[in-house]
Amino acid sequence: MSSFQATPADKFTFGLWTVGNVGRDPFGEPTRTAIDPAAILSKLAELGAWGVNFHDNDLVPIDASASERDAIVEGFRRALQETGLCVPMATTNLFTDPAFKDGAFTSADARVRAYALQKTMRAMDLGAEFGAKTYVFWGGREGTEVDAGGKLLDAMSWFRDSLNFLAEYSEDQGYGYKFALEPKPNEPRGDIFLPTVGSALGFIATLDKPQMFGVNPEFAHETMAGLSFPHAIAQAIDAGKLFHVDLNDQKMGRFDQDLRFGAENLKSAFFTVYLLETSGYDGPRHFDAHALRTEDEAGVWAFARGCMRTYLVLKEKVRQFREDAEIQAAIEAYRVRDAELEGLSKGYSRDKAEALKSRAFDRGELGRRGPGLEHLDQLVTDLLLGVREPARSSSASEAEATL
Ligand code: GLT
Ligand code: MN
Ligand code: MN
Repeated sequence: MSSFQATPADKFTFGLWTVGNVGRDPFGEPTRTAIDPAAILSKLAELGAWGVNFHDNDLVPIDASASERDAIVEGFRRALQETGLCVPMATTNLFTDPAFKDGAFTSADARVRAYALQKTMRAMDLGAEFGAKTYVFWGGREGTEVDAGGKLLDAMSWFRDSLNFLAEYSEDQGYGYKFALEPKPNEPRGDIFLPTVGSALGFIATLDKPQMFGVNPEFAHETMAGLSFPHAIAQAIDAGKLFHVDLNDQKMGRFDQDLRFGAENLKSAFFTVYLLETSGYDGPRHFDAHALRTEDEAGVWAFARGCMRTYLVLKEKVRQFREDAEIQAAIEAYRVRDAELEGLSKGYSRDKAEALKSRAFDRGELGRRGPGLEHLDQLVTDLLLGVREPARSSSASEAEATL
């Protein structure tokens, strides 16, 4: 049995802001002291992580002088070398400073929009210095509480203009970034623009260089919107747009919890891992979550270890799921194949249309068929609960059924 110990080959990453979270919330002060970025790196490396991501200001304070910036960058570079961690993704903090209180790229104030571009170009320079190839845009403040300002259509244009500008900047500098838009329905704004993966995919199609843009779906964010995370990433994968992924967990209908991966919705976490592991997704498995506010530093590392461990356990469950003959037989039985009808239903021709229109279907039979989903779902439940023998052959389960 595997020890479920993470290694760099698993491509697990954490943001500096995740394990660095000090437990502040809207009602209470921090419960933990900040951990120095270099200490974060050495602990993450010890736990088997592959990389680390940051916002510009996770690393360099917003008011740092040029020489302070250089010293911080140098120290961080050394820590990366010592630990062997990489920086696959970088992003900009466009939400903490009061200047962004009514949006960054979608602010009604042209000065704020221009400052957001300046700050993002500088942050892209910083990320590129560390070799980041994915650049995330989480528009936390891009939204409204009051729509009377009449900027709903303008906001889309401003957002588009900014992203088009930054794509050109990346090309001009030769950074080779791929941009990943991260949707969220609300919090900190009442309504955030591009609230779901589907909205972001629709918006990307309107950009000048859509091929440079994809999505960074977050488990908690789709769940907050009452949507299914596996469905969201399946659509992103289908569109060739899963550029990055934020793994965590969340109860529906709550504030943004950013819980440890697998803490709440194990079955959705399982199908998330299934999709990531079987679709050819090759990017980082990024945990965008933080330890509960109740925890001390030991709890922070238990949280980080737990995210990776649960992922690896679920990856093993995916292997068992695919090798389990009874499960695979139930999946096969769920599908009704009909080569003739499948041929007629795909690739339009007038003849096919006529053939389909004149075909007699037995509606009664179609409605009567039970697809066996209760049985299949219970098999998955048993598998996840650990009461199913791994990789049982179909003859073994048949023998049991006759007892
Ligand atoms: C912030 C947010 C996350 C985003 C981060 C990237 S910052 O913590 O809650 O979902 O991914 O900007
Ligand atoms: Mn979140
Ligand atoms: Mn996120």
